[in-house]
Amino acid sequence: MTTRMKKISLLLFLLTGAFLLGQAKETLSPDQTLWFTSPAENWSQQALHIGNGYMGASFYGGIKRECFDIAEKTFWTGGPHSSPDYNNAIVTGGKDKIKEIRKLIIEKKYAEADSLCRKHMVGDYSHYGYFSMVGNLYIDFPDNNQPVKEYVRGLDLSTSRGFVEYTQNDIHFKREYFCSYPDKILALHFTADKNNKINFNLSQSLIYPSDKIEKTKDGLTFIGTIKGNGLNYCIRIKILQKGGIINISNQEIEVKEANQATILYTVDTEYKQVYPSYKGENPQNTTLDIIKKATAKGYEKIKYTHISDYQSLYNRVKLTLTGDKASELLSTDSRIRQLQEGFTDDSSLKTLWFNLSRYLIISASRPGTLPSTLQGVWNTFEKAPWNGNFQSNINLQEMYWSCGPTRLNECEEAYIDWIVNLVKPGRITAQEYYGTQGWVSHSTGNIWGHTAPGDDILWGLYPCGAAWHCRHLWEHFSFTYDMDYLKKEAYPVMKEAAIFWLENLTPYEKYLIVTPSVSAEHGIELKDGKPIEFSSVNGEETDKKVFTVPAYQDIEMVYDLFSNVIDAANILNIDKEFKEKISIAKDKLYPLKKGKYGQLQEWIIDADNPRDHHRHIAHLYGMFPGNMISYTHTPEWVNTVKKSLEMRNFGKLGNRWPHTGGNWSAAWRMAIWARLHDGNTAIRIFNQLIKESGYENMMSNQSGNMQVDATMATAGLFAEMLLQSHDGFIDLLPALPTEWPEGKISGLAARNGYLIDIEWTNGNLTKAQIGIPSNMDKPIIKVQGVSIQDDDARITFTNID
Ligand code: FUC
Repeated sequence: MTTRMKKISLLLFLLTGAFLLGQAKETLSPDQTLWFTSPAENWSQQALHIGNGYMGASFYGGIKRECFDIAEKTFWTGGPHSSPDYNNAIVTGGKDKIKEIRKLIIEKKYAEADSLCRKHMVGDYSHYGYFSMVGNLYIDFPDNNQPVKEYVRGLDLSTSRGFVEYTQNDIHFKREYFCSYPDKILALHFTADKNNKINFNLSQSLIYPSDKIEKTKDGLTFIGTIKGNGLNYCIRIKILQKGGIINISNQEIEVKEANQATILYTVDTEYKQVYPSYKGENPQNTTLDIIKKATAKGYEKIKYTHISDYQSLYNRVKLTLTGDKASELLSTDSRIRQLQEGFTDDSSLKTLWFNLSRYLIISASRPGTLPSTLQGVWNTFEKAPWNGNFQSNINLQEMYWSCGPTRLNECEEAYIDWIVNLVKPGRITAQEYYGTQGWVSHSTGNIWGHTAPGDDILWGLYPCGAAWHCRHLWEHFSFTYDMDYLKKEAYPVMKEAAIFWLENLTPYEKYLIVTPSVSAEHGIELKDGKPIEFSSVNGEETDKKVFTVPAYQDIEMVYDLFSNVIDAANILNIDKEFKEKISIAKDKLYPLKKGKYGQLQEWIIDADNPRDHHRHIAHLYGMFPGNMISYTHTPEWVNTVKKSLEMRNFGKLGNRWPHTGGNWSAAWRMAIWARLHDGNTAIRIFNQLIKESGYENMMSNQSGNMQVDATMATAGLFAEMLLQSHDGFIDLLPALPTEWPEGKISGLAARNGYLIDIEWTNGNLTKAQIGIPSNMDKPIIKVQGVSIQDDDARITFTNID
């Protein structure tokens, strides 16, 4: 858009806004609006979420009282300022024991290795900290006991706005909520279709009470510190209103008889993502700047900027699925219930999920912010479940699976910056635990550069955290082909992670293995030194189990890291000698093994148990997200993956849901089934996930709490069913489920920057357009796994630059 065009569209937007007085009823689109006919009663299952990457708010839509659960990503306890003894969570001494531990493992003395690891290969979590909510913001509407008609509460994914509207006493009230990324502000806007009808009282309850409250003529400022680490925070609230009066008392704001009112809310802390101090600007200054600019801009302009910014990401991809029309008229909770009862014809509900997934990523992860937490940028707890940590043995990574294919590359930057910031502390961890160069990280992460192992080896002795993160550095390049980024940012970090493994691979038989490590949260029960098929279906740890048996997850992850480093060095045409070293090590990695059930073994000993449905499937990393195993280059291993999945799946084996639920775990299984070209099983797992763990707000849970990973991954999973590009060619509709006989998608990305539009009917491709970037050749195209003829009339090629 030219500047002139931008000005005209802003003018039109403002005129329309003024004309409608904010009173246009919301359009309830079947694939872009989540909507409900009553207020939410709880956070996990019903509340709706808005966010701008920095902060988020969950709202309930109450009639007498609106409540926002406010969260800001840097509200973390712990860290370097929480104690003079802060030590990056390092327990020293590991490097002196590592040889002995490795020797025990090679001698198959796993129990002894476990107990040494429990002493020396664990982290100190005393100052790890946790993610806290900021607090609740309450808006009380006085004297409104009158009945309410036409109540709707919803989320418009096309513009990234929450809304609540209803009629009471013949007055139509409307509330509109959003969190703007460009203006860094939460804006809450209240209107009525009659004058002087906006009355409310605003109050707050803060998790970390403020030390000081300042009043202005139309707002309040709260200044305080975060528990334990003393980092300053500042919250500024300001009211912009038309008509009526405003009273500011000590901690509350009263708005009376206004025609309309806007609450502007901003919060920040002193945190900055810089090792080792993690301290930056005074939040009183940053918030003052934000509130001044927003006030000068005014509500309608803030809204316009917000929607334009959001749509520049959201509108890149569009999915349409044809399905049952009657369902499209139902509220979201009714549609979810139908699906949970087994009705799978409501295909536009799946489109709504695809859109929600992208909405959540855009709302929870933006350049300059921290990565998404397990609850995104939302939180209702003082201590978020699992500390709200950046869980790096699947959860964090899974949240970003959608970014490449659905072109939310900018949203991945928050994750990438965080990875880059792990390198310095990760070097210390490499030195202290392993006595080597390079950088390493394990299964958990926080905002303070934590890279040490966990405090329990079961889940914490997971040294391939960094290798898995590096896959994202590489994938970001694969989808964008940004050479500058590869050279300056990604490659140096990937290379140093590879250096760590060059020094740490352990010779075993004729090969190299990774030790010590634990196959993601999973152990083996031994009797007389031999694995037994234990009777519990989903056994977690028992004291009979051993954990440090060398696992294939690590071998596959190191293979993946080495392969990507080699590819990157080739593209950049650098580091010839280093590349050769890596290639030699890669070729010596312990070969995959097929076990007695025909499965891909989880460990180098054949200990897989067909009755064990553990939620983690890290040994299948090589098939997804990795690419060590595929139909194209290792067809002989594909069936072993399939067998392992069947053994670890519900369905054929007694309809069991993976142990302790695990919405993310179902999502991972879906991705692998998509790579196995079985879209029907993939979507069946999705439907099952919603049945077992889904909520009416379209989120899903892990152990009873909302966890965003599976929902954020959904767009990427659906994309993987419609387009694959990991094997040097583009496969259109590789895993199309019969549930989606007709549809179209535009704007999907394939690796190397190709842009793809696809249409299909009766389950068959009818049309596809392939956009070719100027630096790329015409790609090889397959349709549902079959190569096409050169003159296939369904496919057209265009140049995109
Ligand atoms: C992993 C999983 C758990 C949970 C946690 C946040 O450790 O095994 O199920 O999702 O991450």
